[in-house]
Amino acid sequence: MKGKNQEKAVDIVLNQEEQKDYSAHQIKVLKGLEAVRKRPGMYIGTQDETGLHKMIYEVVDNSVDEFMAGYASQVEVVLKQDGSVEVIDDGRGIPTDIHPQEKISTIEVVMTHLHAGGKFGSGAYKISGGLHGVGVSVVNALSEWLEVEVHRNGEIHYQKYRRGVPEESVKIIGKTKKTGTIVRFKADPEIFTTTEFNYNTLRNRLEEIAFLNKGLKIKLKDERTQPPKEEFFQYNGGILEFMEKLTKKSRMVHKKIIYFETKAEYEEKNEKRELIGEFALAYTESNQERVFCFTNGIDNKLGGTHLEGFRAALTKTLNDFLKKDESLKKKIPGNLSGDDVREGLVAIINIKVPEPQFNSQTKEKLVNAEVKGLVQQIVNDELTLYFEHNPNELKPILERCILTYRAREAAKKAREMVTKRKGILEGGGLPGKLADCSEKDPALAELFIVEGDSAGGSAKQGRDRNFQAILPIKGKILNVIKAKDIKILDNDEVKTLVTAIGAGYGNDNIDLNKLRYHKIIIMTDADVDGSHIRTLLLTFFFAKMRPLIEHGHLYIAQPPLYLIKKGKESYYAYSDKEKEEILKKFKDDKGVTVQRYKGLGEMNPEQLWETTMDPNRRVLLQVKPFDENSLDLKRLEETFEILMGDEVEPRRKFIEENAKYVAHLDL
Ligand code: 0RA
Repeated sequence: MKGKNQEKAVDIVLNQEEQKDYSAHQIKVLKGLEAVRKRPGMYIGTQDETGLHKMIYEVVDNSVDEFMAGYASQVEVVLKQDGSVEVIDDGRGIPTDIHPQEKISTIEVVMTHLHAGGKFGSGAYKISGGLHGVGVSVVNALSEWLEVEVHRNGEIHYQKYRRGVPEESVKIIGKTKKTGTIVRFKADPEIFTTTEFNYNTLRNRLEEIAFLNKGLKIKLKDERTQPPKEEFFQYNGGILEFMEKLTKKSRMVHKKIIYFETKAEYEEKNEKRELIGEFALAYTESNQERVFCFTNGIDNKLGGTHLEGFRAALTKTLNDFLKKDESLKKKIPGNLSGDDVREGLVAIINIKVPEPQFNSQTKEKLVNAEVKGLVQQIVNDELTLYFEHNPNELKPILERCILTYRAREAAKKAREMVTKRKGILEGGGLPGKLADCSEKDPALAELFIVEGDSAGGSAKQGRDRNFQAILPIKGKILNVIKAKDIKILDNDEVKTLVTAIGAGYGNDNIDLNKLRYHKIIIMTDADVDGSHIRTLLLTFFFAKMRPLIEHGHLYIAQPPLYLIKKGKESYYAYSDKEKEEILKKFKDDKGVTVQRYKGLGEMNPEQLWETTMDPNRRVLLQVKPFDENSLDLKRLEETFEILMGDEVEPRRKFIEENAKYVAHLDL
């Protein structure tokens, strides 16, 4: 494999003659290289910056495996001036013996065979590259050039490749007292859209690796800058230190971050296996939950079976302790739910298992079924032990969960109420009290809101049922300014009103297309109580049904105050002034009677029709929106206080003021 073929391995197409010159091993290598270089995305994800950085992580993973297996203590990543990278570890070094099947140095097999890594070191040695990434051979295939230097058995073994193809066989180039592997490579610009490594991206991932591998020393050196930049990461506290960083900005409700690390032995596929679990958790005042899950150093953004086990254990342990605490137990009727113990939780779950399985290529979710029970058991035991020894830490955590429980219950109740009310408003048909009209065109239909049942009776008899509907309401309706929506919607009168009108409830929710009557007419008695009720209704419409006012659908009926009779003639007077004027017209007072209408109920149906309801004779006042500068809802609220108070004079004044936002309109 020398000469012209070296430069562009992908393009090699071997004819039969040529094939004879290559061993089976070499053909396999070329086929593998071709596969990788034709579809780099299949192996490294993307060909952009993300994929480029994975090249480094892939090599580093192999070093981390050596650390996990107990042989390496440090990894060094050096960004070279020429754009290449050097990854140095002090592990055992790639095996240098002649590979039993391939009859060449194992180094060459590891560096050139796809997925060769996993085949080595049965049981005890698990290559995270095999689980995590794709193996160093892929990095090799996607590098313009790559060099490997292995220190093992006192010798330094060396081989160099171009786009994955060895330049020469593995050579011994010197003696050494150390062990370890050095991989140097230059990412291939034919493959990657960029070959420039980002210091910070690398830095952050390497720091994360250091957190996740307690004690491992990681050095990052950037020789591309003058002077070179260097950082060193080693966290003997592991994810506990990670948590300290995570919770720095939030306020914890207890004192210490809870941390434990354990192993669980189990059997899977007739094999003794071991799960290593490291957990850190804390409760903060934030209402968010932040849980980070890792399996063999891989970030599982969607969690998985380890997270399920952790959550189940947390919920159970906290409930068990709650049951034992007499004073706290009294605070809630039931058990804490999973949601209750999650609010404010910050946690890191870092597990290592021999054969992790993920839902997809992106490894966002761990799916190994056995992991759930194992993690649940570990966390149950460890948390119980911890809380038994740290009751002062437990208490504020339980209190925080109880708080969440209560808030959640309250919110749920509120939601249910609103849904229920909404259901009543939307689904329940028209209120029984409504005497509807036969007209179906809202533009032609009118709704009279009438106070009291007796007035309602007169109005029902006096109306033109073709287009006039009557809704009698009982006494004083709720002061909507002071009440919450839930209470307002619970009020029978409001419900009846909203349902009859049909356009929904709440200023933002009103749908005028559903409005059942384009004229909604408030018809109350001409006395103080009548004004009261009118004001309460106006308040309701202004506060909760404002679009109806803005679109001119709300009116106030004007029943007469007096009936003046002389002989066969009769006159209605709508005010005291009008009464005086009528009386002046008569030459003498003989036979003149003046009847004061105290309530609508005093009029017979015909009188009510001709004075107040007949469109040809009545006088309606159209309610107009407030003038922005004169009277806003706040002022209405203030005046409402006056109105509801005991003093008569301010009340009278208010009623007079009503007229200010009620404009006269003749029909
Ligand atoms: C195959 C087998 C063994 C180790 C490695 C590969 C290995 C690869 C890399 C890549 C960078 N650093 C590395 N360190 C080790 C097992 C070794 C044994 O069983 O002795």
